[in-house]
Amino acid sequence: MTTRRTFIRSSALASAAFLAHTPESFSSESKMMNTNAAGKPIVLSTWNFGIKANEAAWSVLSSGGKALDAVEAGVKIPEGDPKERSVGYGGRPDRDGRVTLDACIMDEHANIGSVACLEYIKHPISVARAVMEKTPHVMLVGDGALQFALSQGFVKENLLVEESEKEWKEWLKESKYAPVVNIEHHDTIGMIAMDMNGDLSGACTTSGMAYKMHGRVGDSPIIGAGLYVDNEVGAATATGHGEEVIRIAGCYLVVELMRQGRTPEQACKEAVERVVRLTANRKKNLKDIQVGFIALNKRGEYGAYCVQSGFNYAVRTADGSRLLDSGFAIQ
Ligand code: SD4
Repeated sequence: MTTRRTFIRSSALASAAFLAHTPESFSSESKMMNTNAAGKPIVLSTWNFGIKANEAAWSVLSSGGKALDAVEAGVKIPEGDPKERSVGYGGRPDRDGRVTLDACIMDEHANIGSVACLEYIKHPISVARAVMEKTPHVMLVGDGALQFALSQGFVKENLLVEESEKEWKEWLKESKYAPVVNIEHHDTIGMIAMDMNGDLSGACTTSGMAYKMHGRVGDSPIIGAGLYVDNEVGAATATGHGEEVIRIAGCYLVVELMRQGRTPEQACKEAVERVVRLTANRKKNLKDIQVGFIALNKRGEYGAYCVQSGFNYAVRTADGSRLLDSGFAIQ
């Protein structure tokens, strides 16, 4: 697994200062300067598939569009891609061979919408947005979420691609549930953005942990766990073992720490340290756990932190597009 920062694309405007950043220098610089600012608009998202997703978000943001529209458009890219095996169409199934999807969305007014354990719908994020905008509720699950989606004109499709089915059948031979950390360098996509107006929104979508029990729900559709946005302070989103993120109300914690004055990276780091402490208290092996947070504040400063090295995140600003390695607690 590589922990090298990969520079993907930058415009001629990309500054030498930015190019000099390494994950290590982000960490030490944060301590000195408490900043890693890019201004607005800006969008960041988890893992390397965030690069493509950010471009879709960027085309909304750079033309003056709203952060809410940007994050929805952005995460729909991996959701619709059958080759991305951890989100939407093509996602790995649960142990019964069923692809069940989790997603949530939050805007600058604290409007929220979420779906969990949703089957057969390629773009759960858009169903989550419809829950937010068209129902008196904030979360729909399982068959209720599916019935609502169908009533809104979403189309029922088979989401289990051949490759995922083959792998699942292979898995069935041993049926051992042991989620692998940093698998393929992409898992859940969490995306947070600030538009030209300075407003924040976020979206998070996933097929969850492969071969989970049917009905299992992770952090990704839970506001405050997998995603949180406070338009006065900042936004955060998470990836990794959802059980651990839920345990610390992860993204709410990150945003509250930013409210108390932490930089985005410091806030993510402190949340990760809490995961580390609780794992030790519970006498579990930290090596089996990955959690990564990314965060953005109202000044356009951003950062990330994770338990184990190997988590990266994509950032898109007017200066171009970058993939950055997150700081980490253990190698
Ligand atoms: C979950 N957080 O369902 C998601 C999955 C994930 O890396 O991000 N895996 O727990």
